Amino acid sequence: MRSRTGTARAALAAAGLIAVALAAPAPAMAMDGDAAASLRQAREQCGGGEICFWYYRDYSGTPWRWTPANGYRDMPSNLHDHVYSFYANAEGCFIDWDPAERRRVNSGDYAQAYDTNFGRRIDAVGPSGMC
Ligand SMILES: [Ca+2]
Repeated sequence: MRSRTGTARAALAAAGLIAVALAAPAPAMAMDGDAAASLRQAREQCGGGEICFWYYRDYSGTPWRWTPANGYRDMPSNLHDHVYSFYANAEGCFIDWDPAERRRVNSGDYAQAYDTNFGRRIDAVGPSGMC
């Protein structure tokens, strides 16, 4: 009896540990409060089915919006080689023509500081089938 109670206690303790482990947040990426707030704002600002492009980092300012129904589009002149943040609520294909490179983008993708990546190269956006 004594050992059975001990087993039950151990099982309860294990269940408790599992519950705690499941309740604990598991962020995919460390993010400070400002970055999280910026991302939340971008998510709210960018409509369903759109990819939003910002000239500045941190989704700051008014975004240029593209949807797959727009088809292929050259970036507006101010965003040519200068997309410093984006948020995607649609699939798409980011294109640099010289040197030619295409980057597929999925819904839910975003970059807060895209100037450290393809944002300094992007010339156009098109439907995901172009990638
Ligand atoms: Ca380019």
